[in-house]
Amino acid sequence: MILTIFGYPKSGKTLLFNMLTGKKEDISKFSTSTHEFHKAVIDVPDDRLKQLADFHKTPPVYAKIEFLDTGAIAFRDSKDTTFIDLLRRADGLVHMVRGFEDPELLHPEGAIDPLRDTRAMEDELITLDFITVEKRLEKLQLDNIKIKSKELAEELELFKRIKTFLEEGKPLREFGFAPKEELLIRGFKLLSLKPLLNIINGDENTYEKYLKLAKTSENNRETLVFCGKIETELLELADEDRQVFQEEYGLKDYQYMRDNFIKACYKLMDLISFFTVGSDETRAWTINNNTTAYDAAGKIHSDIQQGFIRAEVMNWKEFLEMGGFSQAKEKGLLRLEGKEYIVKDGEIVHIRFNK
Ligand SMILES: Nc1nc2c(ncn2[C@@H]2O[C@H](COP(=O)(O)OP(=O)(O)OP(=O)(O)O)[C@@H](O)[C@H]2O)c(=O)[nH]1
Ligand SMILES: [Mg+2]
Repeated sequence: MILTIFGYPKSGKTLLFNMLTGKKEDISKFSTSTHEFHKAVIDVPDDRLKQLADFHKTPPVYAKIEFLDTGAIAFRDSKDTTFIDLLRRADGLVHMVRGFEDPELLHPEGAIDPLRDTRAMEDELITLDFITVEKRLEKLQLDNIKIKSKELAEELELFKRIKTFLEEGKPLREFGFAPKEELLIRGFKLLSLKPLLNIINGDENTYEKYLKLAKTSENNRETLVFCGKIETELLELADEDRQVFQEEYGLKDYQYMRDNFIKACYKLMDLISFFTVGSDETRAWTINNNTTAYDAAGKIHSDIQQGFIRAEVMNWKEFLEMGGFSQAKEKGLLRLEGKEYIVKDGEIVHIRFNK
């Protein structure tokens, strides 16, 4: 899974990137925003996997997230498309919103105004999609004159509806595409269709205010509240000091981004994990909620999917309590499921397949 962090200059993008990946990229005040970007891959922490691996005595293989930290925003640079490519590659977008005051760090739009910025970035994504959709429409309209086909007419009609939707300033993730329509648009990597998480980065004086703002109907977007600089400082302290300083800042109930970010992304993107326990590794896999056993098998290997016979399924905790597959089988806790079975979060799935 790829997550791309973007946002106005000096909003705290690289600070978050460093925090989540353990990297030490330059976040000094006067570092210049460039077209350079940072990339890092991390393991998705999962205590369930650790317990399973310990029990099963094979090394844990965690699910992975690749983070891309963009430099300067360049929505309209036709020569260097690095920035837009980083957005297009993402499975999910993270918009870092400047919420802190610092007279030494000017905001390009002037005053600090998180709602203005979330709207502005959303508009940029919508505009880029509009350009993509218009191009496609032009081609479809030309083709439609030459060739008469039901498929073409349907696609043309869909793209016209998408264009109208975007003209109304609405992101495509709110469109509600039918599965058949999804197939038609899949290749275009539309940006306003991607899950988007906004993070307002402020400090101790704004935490409560932004928590309230995040919940207002005026915002109405997936939003987390962050105190980037303070959290970085707090994380450097020993546990016993941390609580004391948190209280001094008036942040007794502060929710640490480092601990909550990945959970929030899984929720936003409607992702879950399942596990496989094999002779060589104990492994976590990330899938969309509502994935069938057949598609989950495809995630592991296309051969396993093609030869799919049945899935042996059980909850990870029951697996530990029972002491393994064979004991669970004796107690009737190991379920045999078919291709259409919907895999649940935390299940161990063992696919039986024809080689
Ligand atoms: N006061 C305050 N300063 C912050 C906060 N978060 C980040 N900063 C400061 O803002 C500066 C820029 O942070 P970065 O993480 O480099 O921001 P960026 O968005 O990656 O910046 P560019 O890549 O240059 O666009 C650093 O000096 C940070 O210390 C915050 O929550 N409060
Ligand atoms: Mg940066």
